[in-house]
Amino acid sequence: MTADLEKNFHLALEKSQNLQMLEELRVRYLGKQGMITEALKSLGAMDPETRKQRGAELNRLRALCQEALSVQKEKLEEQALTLKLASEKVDLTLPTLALQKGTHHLITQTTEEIVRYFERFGFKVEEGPDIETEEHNFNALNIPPHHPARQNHDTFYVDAAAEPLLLRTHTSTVQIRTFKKGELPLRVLAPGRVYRADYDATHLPMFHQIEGFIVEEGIHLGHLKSTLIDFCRAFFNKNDLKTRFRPSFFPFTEPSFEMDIFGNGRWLEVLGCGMIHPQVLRNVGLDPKKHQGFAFGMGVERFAMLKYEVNDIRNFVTGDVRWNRQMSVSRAFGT
Ligand code: 2NM
Repeated sequence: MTADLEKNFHLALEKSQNLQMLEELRVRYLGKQGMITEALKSLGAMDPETRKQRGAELNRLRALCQEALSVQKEKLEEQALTLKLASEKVDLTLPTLALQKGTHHLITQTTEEIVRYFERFGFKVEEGPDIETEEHNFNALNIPPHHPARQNHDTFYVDAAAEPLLLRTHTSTVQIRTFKKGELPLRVLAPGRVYRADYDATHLPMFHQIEGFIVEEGIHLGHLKSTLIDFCRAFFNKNDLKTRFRPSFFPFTEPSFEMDIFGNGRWLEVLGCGMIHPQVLRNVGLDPKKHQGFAFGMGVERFAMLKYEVNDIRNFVTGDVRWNRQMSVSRAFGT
């Protein structure tokens, strides 16, 4: 009788593979109505000799079951813990949830780099609207009515007002607005968005320009050349950077030049410049006999592409956060 109980208990114990099954087993044998408990209760009805013998057997069996259950419980608890730890394992190689810092776009960084350089020489930043009049964008700059830049396929006209309006094609409009305020002498830098009907690997319909000019007594071509040579050497971090000025044409400068730098075994065009055309000075009420000045204009995208080795201008506008982040290491010089 006790031997059967013991045998069955051990069989059931072997099958108890989790803590819940083990608890059910304990209740079945040792609970208030468990088999061993019930057997112990039935001892009272037995004769003293049998009671003594059965009592001893049942007490031994109860102690044995309690011991076996506690050993098995400890074993199962340990197994459960090992499983839990394995499932909750922390992968220390994963990136942290720390706040990602934002950065400025490469165009903003490059603009600031260039502006910071010229500010050291007293240039002040001026800004103007993106939507301009033909007067500011063309007429005042000595661009004649039939100049190709004025054509619909080159310039975005705004079809809303009585007066023709357009998206400015250069930031020279800001220079004209500044001249008209009439304060001299002037050293001005005009960074901003400009628009032209162009779109391929080296042209965007919206891009960024920085134009600069000086109007001061006695300004001559030597000042223009040394200013721009020094700037390019500083910007490209190359003291012996080779440069050259090629004759060119702009309606608003005379003489006019394209400036090239030498890099990777070839000449690269980087900006346009010249002495401000006497007619432009007259247009804003200045006497070209008394006032001279130089002006230059550069594309921010072009400078950023050359310095940071960007091979497709469209990278600036596709909005790929990975690219923006890769290009946003603090590179500003002078800091
Ligand atoms: C360029 C090239 C040459 C320029 C001229 C003027 C102004 F208004 F002062 F006459 N501003 N910018 C200029 C001159 C711009 O860009 C390629």
